[in-house]
Amino acid sequence: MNDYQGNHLAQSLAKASLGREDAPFIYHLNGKTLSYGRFLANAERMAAALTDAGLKPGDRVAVQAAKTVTMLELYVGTLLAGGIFLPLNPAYTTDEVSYFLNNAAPHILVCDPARADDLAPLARSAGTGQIWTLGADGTGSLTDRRDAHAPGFQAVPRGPEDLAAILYTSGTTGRSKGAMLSHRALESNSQTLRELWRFTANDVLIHALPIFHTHGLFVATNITMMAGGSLIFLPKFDADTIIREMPRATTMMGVPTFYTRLLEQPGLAQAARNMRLFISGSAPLLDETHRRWQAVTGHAILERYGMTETNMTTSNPHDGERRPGTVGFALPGVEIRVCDDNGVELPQGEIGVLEVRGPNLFSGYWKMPEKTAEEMRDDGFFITGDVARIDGDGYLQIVGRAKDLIISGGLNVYPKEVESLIDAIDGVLESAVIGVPHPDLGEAVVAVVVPERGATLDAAQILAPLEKPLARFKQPKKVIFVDELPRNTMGKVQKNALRQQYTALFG
Ligand code: MLC
Ligand code: AMP
Repeated sequence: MNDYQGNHLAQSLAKASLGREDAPFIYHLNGKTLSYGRFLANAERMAAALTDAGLKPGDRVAVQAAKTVTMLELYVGTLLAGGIFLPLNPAYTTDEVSYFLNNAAPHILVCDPARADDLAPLARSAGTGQIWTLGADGTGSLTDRRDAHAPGFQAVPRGPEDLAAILYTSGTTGRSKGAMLSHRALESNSQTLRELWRFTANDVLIHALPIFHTHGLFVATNITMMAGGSLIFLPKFDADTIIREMPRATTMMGVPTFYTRLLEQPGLAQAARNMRLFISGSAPLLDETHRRWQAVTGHAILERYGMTETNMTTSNPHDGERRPGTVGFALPGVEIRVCDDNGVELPQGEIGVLEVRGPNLFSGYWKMPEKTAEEMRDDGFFITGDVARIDGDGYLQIVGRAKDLIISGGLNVYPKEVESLIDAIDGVLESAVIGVPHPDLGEAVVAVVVPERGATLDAAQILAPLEKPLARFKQPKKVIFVDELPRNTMGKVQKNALRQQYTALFG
């Protein structure tokens, strides 16, 4: 088997399976298993297909498709070919995808066959020469091209500072920004976590997260591969399926919504008996969820904290107290500090903005050096926009956000993007989009709308125009009409007051 010498991340992903080609990597729900040997051979054939189509080192491969193992093969194949992997949420509308294509100018776009007609002209005008397809059943022109090539591709050399992936994160102002992630950032972070969380070849991870984000792609998949373990690969979160599969698993990673939904399942305690570790992140895990989970399963959920730009930054300990309401300590090699608005570190225990420095950091925003500069300090610390405090024992607590961001079921929604569209609707004077506590999603998107004087509007008139431009998860779950928005003396809308007012909206 190939050891992918010289390709920093691919070499590290494949190392644990060298000489173990028959070891299982993927357990499918239909009872089939995909070995490491087969998976990597397919990734090599993907790399050959990409290269054959003219992909050069540093070129982007964009993919917007349902979650499949074929997409993971494309991820590793892109790395082997020296390309940059650029996954997109399948929920994004054509308008949203159009922006990403224009910004990143990928060499190849892989999309669902049902969307190819819509996306092809946009991709061509963005300079993308190749439009391939990948369906939810793993078939499509991507798979055909893969199958037309033999394994044995010689990995293109890529050093630690070369880019491995670009993930778009929404901007608090303006358009989304592509976070550039190097081989170094992804490799070092996953290796650190593998060690810290004691992942081994015996681990079987329930993989129910999407694979277009840091959490499902880099944290869950990279760590398991680096340990030579296996994934129970689910197309999406489904509580019944997880309970059914749990007895043959050892670990699970999820957003808090996974845990609150699983707590509703009567078979949870029995199903969790062989599990060794549950990990949560991407949004705050309520103390109550932590405590209920421990009462039912006997396991203290290990909460960690991260961000697209930083990968993982802190984690509760594997051995030692996992403290509810905290995200633990900085990872080995990562520095954190809590600062005032000028980047001056505050005394221990005070609340301020969290800043991070370390090998885990991204390499900047794609084609947006000015945005990168806005969020970096001169000494290399990245300003996260999360408001935090370090407790007396050194545990980090995330107490809020300085950035105007809603996290709904682990997915980020930037109010500004929704507000600009609502404000453009006839009869709307202004709006404020806020996150309101929600028992299932953690926070739900709510639009508070002020109609123009004399205008009468209903919720449907606000929601209908959002359907084409905005992914479903960004669309408000409720619309509330008011005569005016609360403002402070500077004239700034007081979103905190609105959040307080509607805090019990979802019971
Ligand atoms: C789906 N919908 C959502 C939603 N997900 N609405 C708000 N917020 C969400 N997160 C909408 C759908 O559009 C649909 O709308 C309806 O809800 C039901 O859709 P579904 O597909 O059945 O939903 P479901 O499968 O139940 O999905 C919910 C979920 C999923 C929470 C399981 O969103 C999920 O897997 N979230 C994880 C996201 C994630 O991986 N984040 C990590 C980011 S990385 P309608 O109206 O059409 O019915 C990161 C860094 C870090 O943050 O630290 O990890
Ligand atoms: P993203 O930009 O999608 O990567 O989302 C990153 C954001 O998710 C962070 O800036 C935090 O606001 C939030 N986040 C991630 N993990 C946690 C956590 N454990 N607790 C609270 N917030 C979190």
